[in-house]
Amino acid sequence: MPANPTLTRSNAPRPKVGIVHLGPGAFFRAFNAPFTAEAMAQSGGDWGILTVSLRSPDIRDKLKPQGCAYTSVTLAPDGAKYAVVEVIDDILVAPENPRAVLDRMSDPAVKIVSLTVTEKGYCYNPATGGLLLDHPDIAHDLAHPDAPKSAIGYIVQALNLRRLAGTAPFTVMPCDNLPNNGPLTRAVVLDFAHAFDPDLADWIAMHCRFPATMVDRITPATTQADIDALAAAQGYVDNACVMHEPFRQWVIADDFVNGDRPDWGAVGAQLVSDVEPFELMKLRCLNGTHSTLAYLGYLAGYETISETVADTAFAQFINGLWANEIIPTLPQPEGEDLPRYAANLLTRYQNPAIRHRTWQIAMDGSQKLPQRLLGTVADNLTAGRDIAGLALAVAGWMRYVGGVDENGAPIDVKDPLAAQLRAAYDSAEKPDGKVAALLAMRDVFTADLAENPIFRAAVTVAFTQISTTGARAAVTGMI
Ligand code: CS2
Repeated sequence: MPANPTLTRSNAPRPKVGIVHLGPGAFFRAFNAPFTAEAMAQSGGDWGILTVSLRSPDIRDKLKPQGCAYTSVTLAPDGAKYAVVEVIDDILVAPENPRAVLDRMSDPAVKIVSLTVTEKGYCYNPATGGLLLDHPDIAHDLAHPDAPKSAIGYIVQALNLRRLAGTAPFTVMPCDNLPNNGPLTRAVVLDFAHAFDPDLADWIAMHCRFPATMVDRITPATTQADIDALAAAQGYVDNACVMHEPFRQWVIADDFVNGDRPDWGAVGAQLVSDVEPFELMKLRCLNGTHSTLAYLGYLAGYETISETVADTAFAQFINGLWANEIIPTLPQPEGEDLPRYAANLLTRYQNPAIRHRTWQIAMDGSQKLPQRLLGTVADNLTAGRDIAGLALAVAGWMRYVGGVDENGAPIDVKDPLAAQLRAAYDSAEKPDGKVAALLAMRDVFTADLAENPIFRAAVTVAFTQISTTGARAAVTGMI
């Protein structure tokens, strides 16, 4: 049998580049890129995307030979749908040529710089929201502004070049699961700019825009098995394909420099004046329970989210978490029914076609916990509500970052603070000592929360329970 050919790009005319996107990972290719391609198909505009990898050449090496075309595979429980996306004009690997990236970002035709660089890519302190001026990449970028490493360093230097050239700034649009991601990005960009050139900081504060966004589509990492399945179904090899669920939701603050943006509203995005209620709903309901299921599910021996929620103890546990500890903390986002939103989430988690590994979601917990779980805990404590389920989730994370599973096998803990977390865990013998050492990590827990006696006691009880009976029994004990 002849081998399958590789996917190639069609001869359709290319729009000019209007967006530079930092972070060409699977989420961007499953979400931002198709939305933008569809918006242009509906309403036109020059919104081709130049995407930039800030670190490795891996995705470039897969995309380029295909002319930057790739397949977006929608995995519904009853089958797959395929769409080839051709909105990426080119892809650069920043460390190979930082100047080329800055040149493209300074092009007046570029109106938007968007980002999917994960939580840690913003180089901020998750507990306080401030820029980490002593982060190695930030320190490097302040010393070498012409050859940055971080997303923030690229954005500030490109804005500097635009200001010097008399060009209007671009809109900076973060698309990561950060709390209040627009204002947070504005704050870290201004912190950096202040340290670099206060006049530039004033100019950015005055002229630049940082719309907040809520982004949502479950997109597990693509595996070789996915690439093989696509080749079997479609007859071509696509090494850059992405797998995702049918659901998608994009809520965007309509706050762009000159109002310049693709017509995302024409293809289902919600342009609103206040994203925060939507962002809180999504971070706390979805990402909060995702992380809960990731740590406790992993410890219980489950490989994926759908396997974890197929265990009715886990499904009942997160239903209780939504009803009793998460939804009561939320403002009402316009047009949303929160109990229905949560019920729909459980259905999304149950989709057996999506193999979203607990281990993948467990990554970078130190960067995720504050906005996913700890803000919810703090609100409940203030209101005098229960926190037992959330405390079990936090304790699950603590048990996980100890790096040894319930059978004594090592856990491959991926986290920028992995070594410090492990050292804190190992610094004490008994559960209360381990919990105290982890609560003392100020990059994760604010002093207020860490010193709250109700929280401390609840996490210690939960951690002791997980350590003695295992995560599954601890979850069962909660329902
Ligand atoms: C997940 C998210 O990996 C994770 O931490 O919780 O990537 C989640 O799948 C997306 O936010 C869904 O929109």
